[in-house]
Amino acid sequence: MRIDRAELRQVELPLVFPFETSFGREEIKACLLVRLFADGLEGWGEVPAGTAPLYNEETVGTAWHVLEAFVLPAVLGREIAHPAAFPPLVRHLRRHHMAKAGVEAALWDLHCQRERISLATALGGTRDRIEVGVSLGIEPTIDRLLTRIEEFLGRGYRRIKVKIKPGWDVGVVRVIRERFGTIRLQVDANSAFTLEQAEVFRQMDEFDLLLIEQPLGEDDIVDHAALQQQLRTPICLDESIITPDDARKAIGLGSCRIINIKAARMSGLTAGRATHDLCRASGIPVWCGGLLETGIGRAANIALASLPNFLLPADLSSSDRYFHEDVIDPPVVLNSDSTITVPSTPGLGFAVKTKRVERCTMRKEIYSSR
Ligand code: OSB
Ligand code: MG
Repeated sequence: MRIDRAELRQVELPLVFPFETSFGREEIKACLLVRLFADGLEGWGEVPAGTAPLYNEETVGTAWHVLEAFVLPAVLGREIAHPAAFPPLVRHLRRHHMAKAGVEAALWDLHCQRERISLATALGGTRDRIEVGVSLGIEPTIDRLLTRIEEFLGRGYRRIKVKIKPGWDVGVVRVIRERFGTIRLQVDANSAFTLEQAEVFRQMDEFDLLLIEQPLGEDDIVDHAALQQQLRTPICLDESIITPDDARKAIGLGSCRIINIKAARMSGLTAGRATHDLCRASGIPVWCGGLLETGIGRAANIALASLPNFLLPADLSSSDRYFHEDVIDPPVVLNSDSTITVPSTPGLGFAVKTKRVERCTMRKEIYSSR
């Protein structure tokens, strides 16, 4: 397909409730949306970078610059036979994985519409429903967190993830276990601890967590290996795994026993799938993480999570966990068995509500191939 035109938007959607992690608090979801036009079709992709470089080094501002100046010029006016042909076109551009992933996602959407297949089918998905959980932020008090957990268990979520940071850690886990018994529970530190604080995790070991996500430095797979040696609970890496090669090294060192795959963090669905395949061959289970995506980003994540080695519940919740009104139709809904149905219709499997997108748009630019 020949890419005729690209549209870039910065959008902002208010979150239903604020989301606080060890690195900060978000009340509004900000991201970029990429829309590509080719062969009379349009494809959508999301760049889930926020306003500040807190989860990783990218922001909506850096992504906009890199897309406008480097990534979009690499695809505009070009004939692209398959989305997997895109990563080589931008390989010389160092990092900026989320910016690249947004364009790749839009190419996958276009490709699947043209081939009249679902994104899940195109990626090699094998499931028509995926198990999901909910990721809950740090709250002002433990009581407020317990109320949230109760609410989401009541809505049917059967796996809870809670964010932790120094001082909001093993004590919180203990109270959750006392209150809710043997629910499936996991924690995510977003790199807030150091190896000197290993005692916190040794204490957590007795609470039968599914996993401990990214306890230590985002760039440190050596200390993670040392920590994993001291624990029964699997460590799961998120921020540390940027390429399939990172996964190979972390597995080889014993830095983790589980990997969280977010295609956007890893420069796109092709790299996300390659990481899935590598982990599968190494006997390492993966699961699909999230970055509070709008429906556009979440639709791509749902498709990816239908691959066979996604063996733990995903951080993909229903649209109403995030937004009063999503940008896709129908919204993502939770089935009564704590699953989300993988769409089988062509492309993303959801229609983009362009009027809703328009209302959320803070900035918009159109780029043409001469
Ligand atoms: O580390 O998994 C994370 C949200 C923003 C930044 C980082 C993370 C998260 C989540 C949210 O945990 C998961 C979701 O999208 O529901
Ligand atoms: Mg995480």
